[in-house]
Amino acid sequence: MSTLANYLDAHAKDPALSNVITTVTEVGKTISGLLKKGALADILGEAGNQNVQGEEQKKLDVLANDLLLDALAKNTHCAGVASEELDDATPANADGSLLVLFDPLDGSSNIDINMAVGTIFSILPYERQGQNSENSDFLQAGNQQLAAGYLLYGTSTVLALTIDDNVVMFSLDPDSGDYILINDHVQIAADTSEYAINASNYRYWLAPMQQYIDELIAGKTGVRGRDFNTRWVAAMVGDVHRILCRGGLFTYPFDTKYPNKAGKLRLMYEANPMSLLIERAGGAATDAINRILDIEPTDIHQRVPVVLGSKNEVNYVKDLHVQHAHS
Ligand code: AFP
Repeated sequence: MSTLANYLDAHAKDPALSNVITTVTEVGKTISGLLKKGALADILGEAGNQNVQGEEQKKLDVLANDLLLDALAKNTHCAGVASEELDDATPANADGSLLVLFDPLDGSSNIDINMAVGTIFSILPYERQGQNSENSDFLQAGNQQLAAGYLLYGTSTVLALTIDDNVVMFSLDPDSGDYILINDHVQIAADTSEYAINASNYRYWLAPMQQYIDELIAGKTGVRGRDFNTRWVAAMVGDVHRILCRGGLFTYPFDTKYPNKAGKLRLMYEANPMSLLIERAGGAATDAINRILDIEPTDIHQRVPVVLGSKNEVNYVKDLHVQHAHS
């Protein structure tokens, strides 16, 4: 049985990277434990604050954020931390070589109803060692990520990770407290008949996305000539996990519901790390036209439309958008 520690020893070229990943995944064990206790750990409900996106924070959002921040601030390799929950990045150790970004608790509306939530993380290089990190240091395209992953706190706790051109998965063994390797080469089939979208936003979408979903709903009777099935976890981490396990398409498209925002999902904390995992598992990730990993960020909290998953299906959506842009 290979553990995460064995895996990192064998595969991580940089000991600093192993060390920071270990810090994040150790905090993941604490979050997983709190979630298991649920109401008994007094973690449910609102914390009474709003985050930088103007959303209500849940108690566990705040706790998970603080746990990660505290642990990473103590890690000598970590030069700075950016969290979906905090307005500005927090400088950590100026001599560190890595920057860590995270969504401490993705899918927070699921906490109180005992459904899947997760922690998503992304690790970038730090180029100004010796000086305190600033927000601008984090503004690197997703293709610069040194590692990315998520912890899914579901019926079991699972870690998906990429530190090279491969994607691997571990399951947290509640008896030993170790992350045990369960898949050493995650691959996504190019074709799928399963898709995930919050269809209640239909009237806010652009015409090509409406056309795409109309085609899927028409199934056998329409141009696609086969039936499709829907799944929606309301936590991207759950939907991406399903896609890494059995393929599929996930989209939170551009919509006009959030004026002046390009979509709901955050580029740096959600779209970039998930896109790296998906691409390295053989899938594709786009904002409907451009590769997500090539987007040059201008703000650590910027939002982006997301279409990711099985390659042929993602390309189908992209082609519809490109054709529409040229018509
Ligand atoms: P929260 O973490 O704020 O609950 O948002 C989760 C999320 O960003 C993403 O993980 C889901 O796919 C998406 O929002 C769900 O959005 P809807 O509530 O609009 O379906």
